Amino acid sequence: MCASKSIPPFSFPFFFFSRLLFRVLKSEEILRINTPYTVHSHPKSVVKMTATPPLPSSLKLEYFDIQGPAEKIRLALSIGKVPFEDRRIKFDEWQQLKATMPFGKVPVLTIDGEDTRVTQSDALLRYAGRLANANGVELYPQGGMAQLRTDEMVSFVDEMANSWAPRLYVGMSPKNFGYPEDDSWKGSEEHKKATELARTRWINDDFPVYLGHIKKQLAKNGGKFLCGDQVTIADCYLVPMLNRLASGGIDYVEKECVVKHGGDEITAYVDRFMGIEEVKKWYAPKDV
Ligand SMILES: N[C@@H](CCC(=O)N[C@@H](CS)C(=O)NCC(=O)O)C(=O)O
Repeated sequence: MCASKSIPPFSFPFFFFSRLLFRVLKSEEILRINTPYTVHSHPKSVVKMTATPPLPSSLKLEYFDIQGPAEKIRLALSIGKVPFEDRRIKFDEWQQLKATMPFGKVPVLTIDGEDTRVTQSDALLRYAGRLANANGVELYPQGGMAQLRTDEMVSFVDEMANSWAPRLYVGMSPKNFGYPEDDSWKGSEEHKKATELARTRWINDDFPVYLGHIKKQLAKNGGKFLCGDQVTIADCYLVPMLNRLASGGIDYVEKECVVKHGGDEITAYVDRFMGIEEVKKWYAPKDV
């Protein structure tokens, strides 16, 4: 059947004028339609969520003066050469500030001023990755398998962090783990034993399994970084966690744990990340 027979007579002018209208709106930036992965936010945009957001005029990241869940965001912004204010909250300021935070916790990222404050370190890590992309440093590949694989590894590090967390916190807040409410129990020999057991079991039983998966992942992707030859947000998450475990600052966790259970491949991987110019700058002693 001839296609033209099914088109009513008014269709051609309608089609022509609608195309013309579309072009005018697009050229006036009233309609902003590009490929899904290069769409930028615009006040008049019909597409609200963007894969590569515009660089904000200001960024303030608030967290305590420790690495914690903020470090991955700080590293992603630093490697991506995205300027940000690194606001360190003192522990004695916290009780007053807590009530002012969106969910009573930190890290909090303030974007373009006080009206836009966003929480949740994983979400902020991804946002930092997209800002780095916008800056020309592809830290968080967008779309297709590359993004899926990066997300997979971010969630893998999440899983490892979530598995470790109770072993860390049992030492800090034993009552959250069913131990006596009485604060005098905290620090007792019994508490120390419980903490030691929980931590050493994780380091000896669980940690080697996670490191084994990481080694396989590195080998599969060419040996350099978790998702291939280029550093990604997944590495920004994993490396500070490994460094923290190997810091010697956690009771019952020996400094050598990463070398001992991870071997040369993991040591070389951490060194490679720590050797990135922007990472070296980030950890270089700062003038205060
Ligand atoms: N899911 C949140 C967790 C945030 C969180 O638990 N923050 C802790 C510090 S690591 C906090 O603010 N603690 C202080 C409090 O709860 O008063 C994220 O990943 O950002």
